[in-house]
Amino acid sequence: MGKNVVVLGTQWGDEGKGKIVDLLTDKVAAVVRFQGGHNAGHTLVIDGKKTALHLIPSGILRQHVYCLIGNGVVLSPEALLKEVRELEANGVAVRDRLRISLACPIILRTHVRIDQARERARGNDKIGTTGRGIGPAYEDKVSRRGVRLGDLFNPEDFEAKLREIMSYHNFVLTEYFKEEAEDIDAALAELMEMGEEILPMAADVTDMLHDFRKRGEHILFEGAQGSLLDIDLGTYPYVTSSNTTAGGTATGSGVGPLFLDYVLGITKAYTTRVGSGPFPTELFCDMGHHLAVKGNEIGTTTGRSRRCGWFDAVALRHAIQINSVSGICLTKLDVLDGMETVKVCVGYKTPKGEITRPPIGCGTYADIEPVYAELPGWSESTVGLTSVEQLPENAKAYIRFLEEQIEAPIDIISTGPDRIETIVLR
Ligand code: 2SA
Ligand code: MG
Repeated sequence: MGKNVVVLGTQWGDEGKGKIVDLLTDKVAAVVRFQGGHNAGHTLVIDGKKTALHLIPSGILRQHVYCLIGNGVVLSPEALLKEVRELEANGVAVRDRLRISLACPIILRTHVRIDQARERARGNDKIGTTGRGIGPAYEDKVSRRGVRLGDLFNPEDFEAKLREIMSYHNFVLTEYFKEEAEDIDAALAELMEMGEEILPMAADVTDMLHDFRKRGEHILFEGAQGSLLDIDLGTYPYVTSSNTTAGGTATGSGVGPLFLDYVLGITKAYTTRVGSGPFPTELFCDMGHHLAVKGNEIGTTTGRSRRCGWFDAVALRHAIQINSVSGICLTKLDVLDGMETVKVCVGYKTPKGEITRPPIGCGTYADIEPVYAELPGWSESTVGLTSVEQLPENAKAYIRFLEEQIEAPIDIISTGPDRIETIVLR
């Protein structure tokens, strides 16, 4: 698979990235997150024990691995320390192996407040964000007024920057949203206190990554959310505020694109989405409910129910191109066990004719009707299978059909949440 592997979601998130990152981490020196923040929800199951991670890379349960948070991640100090403490309470030593980029923008409590106030104001048109302050924190980064982790090393400078940005936030909260202002002194004191605990873990992550690279050690880049939630290439405006696609790996970590050897696209055998926005294959019938229940489709971070539908090959073709996907890992195939027929969306019917690539943004989705291919299902269970020969013939045919449709090889099949429930094909 090559030395430096990017693992990312090819749909709208929740494809099962956490498990695969954990699995592949066996072979790497470091795992790095390069975008998003604690809006992510990556679930690992090892020996039946479940661990949900939001901000800390999914390599943390492997003792020899460095877990790095790259400059492209927006950092909530509270969420970070909460997760560190929870892991420590479960006997996982974190602080020696966790390093956070000095360039990470800090998520402030006013970012959270603005995120939530904005969603309330949008009413039915809300994005359906996780309410974690992700969007507003990225806005401040791009507008060059944000505070970054490294700023905490210079308290006077930090205080000046914080007062300026929070005064601006308070203006927005009170004047525009007609809400209470946030106490800047309290926020400052809290951040300085948390900073003391976090700064020993702060580092030049880009430099560390290049040291690993020069020593010939392998690095795993862990994407969060999914490709169709990409700020530039997703179903805008129903997207997250970062580049979730492969290009974000380079800018969010400082490791140039030619150092990346393989892009593994994690793809669920059907489709889910949490939050608002276009979803052509969404099922509102019993089948949608069946997928949600059998697939346990509940948001790891917010506990929201995920919307469910058939596999969308149109969306996947787009995701494969924009990420330069080398190979696919197909997850949750077992959720389709026991169905008489399974459907795959192979095109979109529009008033102007059929299209095989998705429209830009979310503009014309309202007029789209999916065109389905129907395949025979399989009655046997695929749960926990570890070799391709064990798969029912119709499941194999489904996989072959997907490969043809999406124009990419399926290299790994995940047959359950545990590390060992995996079929490696190539
Ligand atoms: P935000 O909070 O600004 O990033 O929200 C913008 C959109 O991005 C979606 N989003 C996600 N979609 C799937 N999974 C995510 N992580 C959690 C999980 C989500 C949860 O693993 O289940 O628990 O609800 C994630 N994070 C952001 C979000 O739904 C908006 O559509
Ligand atoms: Mg998730």
